[in-house]
Amino acid sequence: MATAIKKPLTTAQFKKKVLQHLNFTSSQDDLAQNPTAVLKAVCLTVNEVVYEKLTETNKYHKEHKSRSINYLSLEYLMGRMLSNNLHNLDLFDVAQKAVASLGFEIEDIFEEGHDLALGNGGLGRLAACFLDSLATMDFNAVGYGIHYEHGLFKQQFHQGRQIETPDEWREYGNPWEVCRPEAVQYIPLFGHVESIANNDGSVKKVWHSGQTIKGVPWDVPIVGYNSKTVNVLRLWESRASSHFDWDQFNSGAYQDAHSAQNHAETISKVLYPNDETDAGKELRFIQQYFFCACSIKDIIKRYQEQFGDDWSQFSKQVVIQLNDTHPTIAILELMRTLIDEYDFAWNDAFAMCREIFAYTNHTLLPEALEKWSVALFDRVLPRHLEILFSINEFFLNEEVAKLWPNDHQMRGRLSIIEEGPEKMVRMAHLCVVTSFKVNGVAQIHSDLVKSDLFPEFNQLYPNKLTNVTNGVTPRRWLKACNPELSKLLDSKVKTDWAKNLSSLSTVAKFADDEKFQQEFMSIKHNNKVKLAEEILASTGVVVSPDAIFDVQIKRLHEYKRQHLSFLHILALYRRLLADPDYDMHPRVYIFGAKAAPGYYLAKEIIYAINKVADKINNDDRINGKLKVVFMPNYRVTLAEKIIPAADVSEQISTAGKEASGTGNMKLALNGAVTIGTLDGANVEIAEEVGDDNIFIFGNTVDDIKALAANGYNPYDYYNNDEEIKACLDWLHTDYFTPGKPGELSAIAHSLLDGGDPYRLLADFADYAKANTALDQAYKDKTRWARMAIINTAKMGKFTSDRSIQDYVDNIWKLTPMNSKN
Ligand code: 475
Repeated sequence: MATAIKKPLTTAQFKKKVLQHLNFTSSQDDLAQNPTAVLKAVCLTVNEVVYEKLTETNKYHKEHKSRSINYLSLEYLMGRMLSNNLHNLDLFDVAQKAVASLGFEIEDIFEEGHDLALGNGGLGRLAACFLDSLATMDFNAVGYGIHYEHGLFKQQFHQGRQIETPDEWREYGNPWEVCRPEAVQYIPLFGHVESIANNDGSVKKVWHSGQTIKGVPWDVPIVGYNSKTVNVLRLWESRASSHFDWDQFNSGAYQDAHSAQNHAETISKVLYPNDETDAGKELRFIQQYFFCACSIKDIIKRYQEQFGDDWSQFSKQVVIQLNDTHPTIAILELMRTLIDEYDFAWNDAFAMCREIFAYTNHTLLPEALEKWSVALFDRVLPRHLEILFSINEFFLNEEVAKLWPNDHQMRGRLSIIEEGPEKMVRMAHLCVVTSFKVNGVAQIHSDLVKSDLFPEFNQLYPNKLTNVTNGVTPRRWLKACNPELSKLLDSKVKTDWAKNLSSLSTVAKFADDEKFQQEFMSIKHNNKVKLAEEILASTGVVVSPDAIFDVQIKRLHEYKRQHLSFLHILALYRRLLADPDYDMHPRVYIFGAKAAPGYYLAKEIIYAINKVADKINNDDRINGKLKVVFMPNYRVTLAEKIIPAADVSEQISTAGKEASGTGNMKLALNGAVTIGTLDGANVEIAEEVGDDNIFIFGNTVDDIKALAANGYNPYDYYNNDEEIKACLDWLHTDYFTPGKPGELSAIAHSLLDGGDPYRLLADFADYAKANTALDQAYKDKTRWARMAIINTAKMGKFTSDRSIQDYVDNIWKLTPMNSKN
């Protein structure tokens, strides 16, 4: 067990440094006016500690030749960094006092910070939690990604409709990053491949590229919690390689000189805002290649600094985790480098790749499974395509043909190349063939990966497919975002629960303790009061903290079924209109979600929720029993405010569709009770908290399969359930959109004539029933307090430290810093 790390600065020292930075770095003397300058000075102060630790970390791993995990991800949803870094360095109280003595509240200083929103949703936030755990557990890890100029768009509502505006997170600089010009890389693309005959009859391939892009690395330090480690997240920015063509410029061709530069810089310009759909755009493909090539070159450079040209230790030193298929080209780039630049024999290069790469699958949705056209591959990366063909040939002839001789159908099904009018590369197949481990992200999901997505691969490569259930960092998602609850837990749990989350289970014994219940629920109430203020400020809606705060926060997607909750809200509203004394505890529905800009129905769902919210929130007939708010611009920072205040966590995806979910874990950790389907990690949450402390409803994965097999007809539910019929019919009227009937019809159409692809109507009645049970439970204060406490107490399994330990034990095989063995 590591001992606590000494506080790096006293309050007096911290304050002195902040003042120095204000004077000498920012030239600010008029403090009172300038919280932004204070934020910057505080960050620079923290950085002094951080960079020293970073240097020490690097030195240690060099000396000890530690094996490293290299996490390749197109997305990192980091959120703000200051509060977390202060907690992790044990400088929070020091900074709070120092800043207070300068006349500022630390929370107001935090509010000046920008979110690092270089990701869309679950996959990107998971990467951020994993980096936190890797540093906390003292593992040698580097995160690689793209330094997008614009992260995920900002969301506003105009008359209920989503409007996107660009995210300018770096407009005035980012105090957490440092540029590393010494580690710049040059990346070739386009062009053609020349075959040159060697004297021995073999053929040497030479790729003559058509363009070179410069990759400039920006390092964001990742500070471990109460640990020795500061790791880095290295983000690549694209630039034109010959910075600016002055000859062209001087000859008057100003536009041409600019356009090459523009093209190069476009690559890292913007994050694609699609969550779980394959954009299929050439620029996205080039983004993927650009960051993979930069990262592979960087990994090799780091290795060679220690081992020179001796490749014998490479696969012992390096493991690469592919965060979904987005970084798959890294496999081809490493193959190409080994064969073309270091004269490896094909077999040796491939064997090496098979020791180095592991792949995580995050979704079974067919529209998310990446495919790139062979033609695009050929144009942008002709040499990589040749290598891909050679891997496929080996795979089909040496592996598929051995297990299934002369089975042409099987060849076609498993081939990395999909035949058809346009030949496509199946990126997941390349990943499964080349990786030594493939994992899903929750047990039920990993089982489905084996049984439904890749059953043949599971036969061909037994033991390759495995599970690592996701987790979340308790540092950000409890300690930093819910300080009052953290303090209460500190008083009951003697070990450092933020580093050993399972120790929270000891509070289960206070679940029936009246005093503890009161303390626990009064903290929840205080958090709700704060959120109510935030809701008023951002939506203008007044909500009562005495109501049930019912939260659904996640990307907007049909499979996540925000519209199931929406339909149920309509049903409650109808019941209240029919009977103003209808027995229900007042409830506030809180939504937060961004829709991909091109996702029509998702945007219609946002619009419908906003329109219905307008009507309900202003309807005096229902005595404030029902309120609906859609908080704009859902992001990590907003999640940190909503989660501590949630009573109910809506996790209502169609069974089999949500790979894991991680919001479900964060909400339960903060004492929210889940209403959910048996999907993703809900299944494991239910196992941990027990059936009495969760509301499970709806069709299971098997039921959902049976519905399809029996010929699903949504009209069966519409015709047989008066409430469903009335609610869907309501959407065609102008009740919620005066003078504009039919404005909300799209949802009803998709659920009826559209075939209800996500089976909302099949789950509606059971969902409504579970909600009634939940309402009853909430009315019993003691019972609810008990449930909430048990949820917090039983979340030990879902720390990302446990996920990382699973990866380390079963996949990465790393040893932490200062470990005895
Ligand atoms: C799952 N994003 C969650 C989470 O494992 C799970 C796909 C294509 C392009 C861009 N983004 C994506 C995802 O696939 C994604 O976020 N998946 C999510 O990963 C972490 O908890 O269930 O939906």
